[in-house]
Amino acid sequence: MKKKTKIITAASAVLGCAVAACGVFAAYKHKAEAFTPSPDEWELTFEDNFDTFDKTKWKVNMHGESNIRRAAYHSSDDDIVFTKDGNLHIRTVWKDGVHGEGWYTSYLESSQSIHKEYESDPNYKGFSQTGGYFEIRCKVPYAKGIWSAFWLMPDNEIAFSENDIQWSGEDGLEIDIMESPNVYQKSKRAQNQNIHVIHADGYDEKLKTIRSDSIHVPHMYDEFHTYSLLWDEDKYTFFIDGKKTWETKHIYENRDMGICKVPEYLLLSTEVAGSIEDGKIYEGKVRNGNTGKLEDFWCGNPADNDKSKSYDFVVDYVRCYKRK
Ligand SMILES: [Ca+2]
Repeated sequence: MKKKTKIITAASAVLGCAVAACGVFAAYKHKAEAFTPSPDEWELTFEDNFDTFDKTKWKVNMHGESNIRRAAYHSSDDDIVFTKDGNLHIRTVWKDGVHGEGWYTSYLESSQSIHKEYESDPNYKGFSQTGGYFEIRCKVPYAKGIWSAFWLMPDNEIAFSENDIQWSGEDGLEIDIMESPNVYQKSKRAQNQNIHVIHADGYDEKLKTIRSDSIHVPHMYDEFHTYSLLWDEDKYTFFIDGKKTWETKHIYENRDMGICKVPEYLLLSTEVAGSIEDGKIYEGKVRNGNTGKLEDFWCGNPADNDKSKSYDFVVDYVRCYKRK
């Protein structure tokens, strides 16, 4: 349980400083290399168009008995996770639910080798893959302190355990293909941006993070866009709307971390900034490990949103491919 807890509570924990520290905008509309997985070269290995919710593909709500992550209760109820008009909705909403009054949201994953206790269907298959092409088409919620993500994690217990191998990205890592935490920013242009991030070697002092520039995505909260990763043997290449936005061979501080050689599974999540201590919710606050004081969460306070509204991560599809 210790390992699992560590993975769950730490995943994406450092995203904040990653994005906040990065003020550079990169355009992707011009001079960008285009990519589409052609049927001649690529085999479709996973597809969910979300015409219905398929429990053989996804596990929901993997946060243990507490069902709490940051400042939100996690739920698999059909008012929080549902399909409508061919889209998946992961809804974030303030309500008086089964855990009491608070933010409710959810978190889907497709792991095959871990978190088996959260499989809710006897025919669960899930999905994980080493290398290939991974694409989502989605719209993200426009809300302060609330952000969605499409990311990959290693389908094993090794990569983020105490036995993790230092200076290696080969034994598994976190790959954030799409994240949308920027509504706290003042300008519309700064709000409409995505960043691609790679976290390796766990989340403690060993953590090694590299990231793209912030990439402007016009109308990313109002319109569907595709966000994708091409994971080759020698590099990762990221795309938005089929145009190349970032490429990396995973060099960290001039050291070659290598490219992942183990299967990774899919995650679709919405996060609500804040923390819960002794059952009390601290919206938009997080305790500083050094000073012991509660401080403002970097990406805004969810309390600043209209709590009579709901905030949806809307996913048209997720598709994955392997080279033939
Ligand atoms: Ca769809």
